[in-house]
Amino acid sequence: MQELMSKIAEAIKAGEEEQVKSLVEEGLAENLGPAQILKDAMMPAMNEIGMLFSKGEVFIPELIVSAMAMEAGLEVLKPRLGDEAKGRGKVVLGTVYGDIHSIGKNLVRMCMEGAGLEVIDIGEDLRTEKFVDACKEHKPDILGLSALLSSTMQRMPEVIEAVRAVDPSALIMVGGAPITQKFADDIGASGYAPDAYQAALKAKELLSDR
Ligand code: B1M
Repeated sequence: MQELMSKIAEAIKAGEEEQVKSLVEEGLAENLGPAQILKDAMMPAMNEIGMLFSKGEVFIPELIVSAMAMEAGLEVLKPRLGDEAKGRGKVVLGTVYGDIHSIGKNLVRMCMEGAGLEVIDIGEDLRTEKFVDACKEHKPDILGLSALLSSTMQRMPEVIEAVRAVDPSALIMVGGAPITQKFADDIGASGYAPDAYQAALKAKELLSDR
């Protein structure tokens, strides 16, 4: 069993999507619990890659292939995770109005999913009302906003204000290349992270503080 878990972790780190899928299937066929595979093999592997990425020891392409391998494994696990996956936290994620940059936001989604969170990715270039409507519809634990342009980051306070007008205690995280901790603090965001891996850690921290 330990050997199979290590193989799954190594395949995620190497970004071997097909291998991850077949190893996860093998684990399920051998009656390993889906949550156990996620918690003991897949998440530690993604954590390791994420930490190396944050330290600048691996780069975006490696993070992307690992995250894609992680997603491939998750697809196999999802139908079996059932209620085990629920309750870890739900995030609605999108890029603000006027901004079509999606790569960083998608990476944040992948890392958050890799950390066991349910993520509803509502897309890019979204008007403020879209965020408000998505929060009403999905009732997330956290709303995540991404912006890549110094012009579009100015939309973030407006979204925060509109969402908090409906739910004053809404947890709202912000990120994207031009965003800083100071900007996040100034606009009243609940959290900020400089990269996708740290975004997943921050989301979990916000949820555990709740
Ligand atoms: Co754009 N673009 N772009 N672009 N583009 C930048 C951002 C820019 C810095 C390039 C430059 O001039 N040097 C510049 C912005 C300058 C500024 O405002 N300060 C710029 C510009 C000006 C533009 C246009 C205006 C160009 C034009 O048309 N004249 C235009 C705007 C379009 C629009 O949005 N309305 C434009 C268009 C495009 C493309 C369509 C060609 C393409 C986007 C494709 C796509 O995303 N589908 C593109 C790209 C690819 C870039 C660069 C080259 C790369 C961005 C990227 O994907 N980085 C970028 C220059 C650069 O960064 N070198 C640039 C990789 C990605 C993984 O990182 O997105 O930072 P990033 O995400 C990170 C973190 O920021 C963080 O985690 C991610 C992963 O670690 N993060 C979060 C992101 N969201 C988060 C949310 C969180 C937490 C963390 O919590 C919720």
